[in-house]
Amino acid sequence: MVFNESGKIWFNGELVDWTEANIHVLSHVVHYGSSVFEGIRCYKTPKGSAIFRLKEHVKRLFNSGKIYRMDIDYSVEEFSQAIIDTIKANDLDECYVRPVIFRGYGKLGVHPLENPLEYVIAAWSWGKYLGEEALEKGVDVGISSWRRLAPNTMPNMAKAGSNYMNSQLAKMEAMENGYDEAIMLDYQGTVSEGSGENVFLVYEGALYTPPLSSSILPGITRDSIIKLAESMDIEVRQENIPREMLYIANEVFLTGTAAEVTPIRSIDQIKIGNGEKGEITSKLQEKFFSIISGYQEDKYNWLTYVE
Ligand code: PPE
Repeated sequence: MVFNESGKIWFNGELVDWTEANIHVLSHVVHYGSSVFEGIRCYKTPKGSAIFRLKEHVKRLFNSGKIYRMDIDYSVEEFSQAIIDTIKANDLDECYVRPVIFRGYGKLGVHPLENPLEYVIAAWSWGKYLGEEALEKGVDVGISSWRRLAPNTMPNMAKAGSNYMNSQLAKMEAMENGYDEAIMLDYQGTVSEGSGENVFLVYEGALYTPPLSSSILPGITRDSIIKLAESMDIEVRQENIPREMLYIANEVFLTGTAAEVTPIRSIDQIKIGNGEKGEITSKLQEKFFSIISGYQEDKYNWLTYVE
């Protein structure tokens, strides 16, 4: 991951110098984690840079804000344009974009509504999330001793900064144990998601992924993979997944904006399939990459060109 500190950050409606995009230490978000955010990728294509599923990401950001009673001062169109402007201003033909909406400086105490909302969009180069070789060779993951947020504790359908305290616990534990990533179980003990990814598995020819009721973020990459699998006549089942089904699956992979489509080669040191990227994973990965790189027709209208 590389920050370009000579770049620009969109901050409350204006593009400012990277080093000038600062907030007060008594901002509400610093104390209580009051933020919602997105992670979006922009890819280089033969027709110029293209943002992957911009509309869906901005929609999810606004939905996250709605859940937390944030009265957003911008329209979806204005905010989408600001994302495009930020990418242009930074002159990056391929990047990761991080919009954040948070409660700023005004009044401390849990009740948030007297603090102004603040808006940030930053962009930087972010290579392979789980390491250079992850997409080809797969990663080693461990089932976390930390459960994903139970229903009606913290809303998992909101991509809120505070949800990532839970993710951080799982991620730190996984790394300490020598794994690349964690998979968390939900409150029922069935499979939920990774610290920053959704999970899929292939079992007896069908593709399985946990349903929204398993405390997952409604991933946009997850949705893309479901659509691509269906278009390839692969049966997709969104249902509760027992932990042990991961171990005996033929293939398991993670999806996310940062992680893209990353195969898993072992879970809790149990080899998955033959320990290599599986056949269906390869096909889906190939299809996904051919669309984001602009080499295949964008029949779902997933790309927004920057220029
Ligand atoms: N679950 C979680 C918990 C999650 O954070 C992400 C994205 C996903 C699922 C997949 O969602 P989507 O990107 O829409 O397919 N995680 C973002 C943040 C990662 C980070 O380390 O920060 C991301 O991939 O951008």
